[in-house]
Amino acid sequence: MALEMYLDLFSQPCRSVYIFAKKNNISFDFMKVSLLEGEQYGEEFGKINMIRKAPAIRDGDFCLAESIAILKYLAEKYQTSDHWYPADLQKRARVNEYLSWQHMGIRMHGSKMFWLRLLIPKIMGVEVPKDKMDGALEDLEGSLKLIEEKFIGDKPFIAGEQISLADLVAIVEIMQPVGSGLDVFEGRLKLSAWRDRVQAEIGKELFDEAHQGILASQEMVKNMDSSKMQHGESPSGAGVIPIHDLAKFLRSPSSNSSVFFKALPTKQSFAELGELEWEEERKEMDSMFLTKSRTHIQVTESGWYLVFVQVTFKLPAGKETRDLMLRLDFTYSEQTDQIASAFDTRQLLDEEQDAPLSFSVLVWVGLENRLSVLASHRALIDYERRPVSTCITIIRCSD
Ligand SMILES: N[C@@H](CCC(=O)N[C@@H](CS)C(=O)NCC(=O)O)C(=O)O
Repeated sequence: MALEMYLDLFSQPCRSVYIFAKKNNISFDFMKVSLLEGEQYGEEFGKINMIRKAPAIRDGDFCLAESIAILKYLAEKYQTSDHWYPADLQKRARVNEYLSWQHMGIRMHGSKMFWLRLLIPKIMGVEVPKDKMDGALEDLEGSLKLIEEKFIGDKPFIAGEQISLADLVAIVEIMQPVGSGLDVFEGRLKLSAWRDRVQAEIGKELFDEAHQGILASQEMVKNMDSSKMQHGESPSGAGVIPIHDLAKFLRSPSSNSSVFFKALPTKQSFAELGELEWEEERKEMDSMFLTKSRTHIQVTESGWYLVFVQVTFKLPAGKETRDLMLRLDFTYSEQTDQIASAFDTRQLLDEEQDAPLSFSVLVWVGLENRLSVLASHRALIDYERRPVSTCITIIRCSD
């Protein structure tokens, strides 16, 4: 069975894996996972990578996620030229130094630019306030300065005289803000000269092929249909934007942190309509938490949060109909507003049936605000079925 690589070249870690494999003549089947279409949430991809992020590979019955682990695996398995991941202890440590730093050191800052410059204005129809943009730019500039001064320094490449995995991982990240129209190379002579060397080593054709999607993204975003997005303002002043086309915007490089809660069978009596209780199933970084009662969600950093809620009801067999309801409440200064909801009336059938209700909203949440989910009939909620059928995903999108 050929090596399978699950990739979307809009993603910077996917590009590094792609370029590395191509450059080293490693043959593989390109398995496209369209992140914009939400294909990472599909059943098949879940079997390859339960973290549901690209890149991932399948080599026989061995599946591997995480670009850095994949790059090292490929370098070792295919015994690629030593310079990519040198055997020499200190040279290898130099490569590892950059690979360890970049996760937190640049990845977020480059992606944030993409989000602030392209996606937020598209979604909200307004430019991001100048102070927010300046802050994000300052973070990115700090990272680029470190790359120039600490990591490249006076050497042609990060680990010395030859290109390594560190340069490859660095260039794909730096190209992400470039995709949003920000020429980060302007006025940075050292960085530009390094970029030219990296590009020459990779080969211009391969470099351009891998980056053509991201470099065309300004045009792509311009042509996205924003008419499907409803803009609104709740009485609380919390901006609320239900977006039905969310998959297009769910690109984790732009997200700072996320959490996934699954519903717990409630201990309270089964009132028809009531708050659901949650338990944390997966978390990346720490900007949301559950209150002690497990019914309310709060944040430790104010900002725009994308909230996706799904409740699956298990309807019994029968002849009558059932009204189902799902609602997100937003509590602020002693007051509560309903900010999103979904309804359905289902005809009961001769057999049991599943009835999922879901919605997504983009909502600005402050430190003093709380979110809670109510559903009816609570007694019909399915808490058991896997993958999780009653859950909330929250992603922090921007300040
Ligand atoms: N640390 C991971 C990051 C992978 C990652 O964040 N991939 C993003 C694309 S750049 C993704 O698949 N996002 C889809 C999602 O989160 O739904 C790596 O280096 O491979």
